[in-house]
Amino acid sequence: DAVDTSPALVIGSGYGAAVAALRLGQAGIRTVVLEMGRLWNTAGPDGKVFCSTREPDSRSMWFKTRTEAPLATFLWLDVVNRDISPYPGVLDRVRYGDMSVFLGCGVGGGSLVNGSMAVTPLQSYFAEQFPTVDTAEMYGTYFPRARAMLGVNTVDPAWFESTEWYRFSRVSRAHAQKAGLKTTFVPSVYDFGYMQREAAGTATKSALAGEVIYGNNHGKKSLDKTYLAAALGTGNVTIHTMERARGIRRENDGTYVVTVDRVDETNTVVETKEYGCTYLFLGAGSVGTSELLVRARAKGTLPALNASVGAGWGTNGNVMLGRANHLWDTVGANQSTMPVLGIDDWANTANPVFAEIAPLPTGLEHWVSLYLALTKNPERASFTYDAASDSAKLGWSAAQSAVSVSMAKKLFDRINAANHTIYRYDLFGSSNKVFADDFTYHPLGGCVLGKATDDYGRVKGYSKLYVTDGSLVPGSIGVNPFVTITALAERTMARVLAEDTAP
Ligand code: FAE
Repeated sequence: DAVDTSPALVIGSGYGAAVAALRLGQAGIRTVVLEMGRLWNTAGPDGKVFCSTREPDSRSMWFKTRTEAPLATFLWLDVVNRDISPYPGVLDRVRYGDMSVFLGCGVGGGSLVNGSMAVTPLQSYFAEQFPTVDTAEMYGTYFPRARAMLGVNTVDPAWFESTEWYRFSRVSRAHAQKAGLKTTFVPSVYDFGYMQREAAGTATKSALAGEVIYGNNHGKKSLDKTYLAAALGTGNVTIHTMERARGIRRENDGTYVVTVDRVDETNTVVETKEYGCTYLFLGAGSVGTSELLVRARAKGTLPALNASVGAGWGTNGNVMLGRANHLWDTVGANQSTMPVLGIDDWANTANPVFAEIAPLPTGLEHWVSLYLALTKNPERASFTYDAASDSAKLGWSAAQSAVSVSMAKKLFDRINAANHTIYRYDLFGSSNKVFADDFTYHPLGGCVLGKATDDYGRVKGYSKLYVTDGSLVPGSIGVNPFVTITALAERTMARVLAEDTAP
């Protein structure tokens, strides 16, 4: 018999999971949320909840002995990463051969570590990626609902033009314009009113103190402050932390049973429990949900899962790169960690790229313009179950990353030519590596909408089993993905609560 039974169970607490938890709670349905990471609300010995990118400690990463920041070196020196003691820190880097995936761990998932960029995709590209979804309804109802709940805001243009903290963005904008490219402001869930107070010296610095990928102590509207706070406020939702779902099976009466390992701060399993539920929502993210499902299919505990489960995975075309500026063209020692501008060349059908102008906040002038390019890479890979390690393997190859690199290179060769500049060769570890194409911040797919699920995220072959996270997105969405993931989850929950949960 299951130890704990509730009408609804949600696995994970990132965007898709948080939407599910809130809407279930509001509908009066008692819901348990299982999150493998910590609740980040308690200050460490330094008085802070999170550590900064400049002084990373054990809070930075998920059970690692050394930090694994995306930017590995600076002037080829290994000055970025630090030895740390293993701890359930907030950022994980999961390595699969030629591709590694950065993930947020803890109550709030990716919202704890991400760059806050809250971008709604181009309607035509959304329609291309989701041909069975009513785009008018998405753009009329679910995108606005998601943005309102997430607390999306935009930087004050006058402040942007005058502050030293965004000089790096203005310099990159000028370089893009010189190449005939257009830039666009990117909305954010970082509170720009707070940031202006940071700059004025009247609020404790967070985005202006190098805080981002290991968490922000202030200013950011992460999910624990928005959707999850509202979910708890319904009185119907409970969150269990440090509990990692491993197995899912379905009993003859239709009940789902989830096997969960509760781990301690040394990653030792201290208890294995079972949770029973009528409605099961998977919100463990593209990597987490795909792994749970390919394992359940391979082990025969959910044998009716179809062949699309695990498939359709992509990197959102992510490539990171730096350009070297002329000595007189300074980017500034003071840089906000929250990007606010993107180079938008998505309409260029020959080579669609959306490149976010990224900060490199070292506290020193370094003459680097850094970018995270999102390219329209059509390559896809699949997760498969590996019995020996009881985990999922991802079949993404270096050749598939090379497709993203050639697209990014076309755009940035243009920018370099127009400005008589070159790339930076010292940032990504091995000598002369210009394009960081071996990691992604935007894992998407593995349980694609309309393929592994019906058009609303109901898993094919099962009733009352749903996916609400980034695994629904077919490998690419052209912009940073969390607004899309949130809006799709809102759409799923509206449908499920209207059709599936009525007594
Ligand atoms: P996600 O937020 O990953 O949440 C999954 C949750 O499930 C996590 O809390 C996990 O700990 C938990 N979990 C996983 N497996 C299990 C299990 N077996 N049992 C229990 N719990 C489990 O999923 N996107 C943007 O739109 N704008 C940005 O500026 C941006 N910047 C980023 C910067 C970084 C450094 C990173 C890593 C990502 C960034 N992203 C950004 C991506 C964005 O955070 C990501 O697409 C979403 O967080 C994905 O949301 P999901 O709901 O799919």
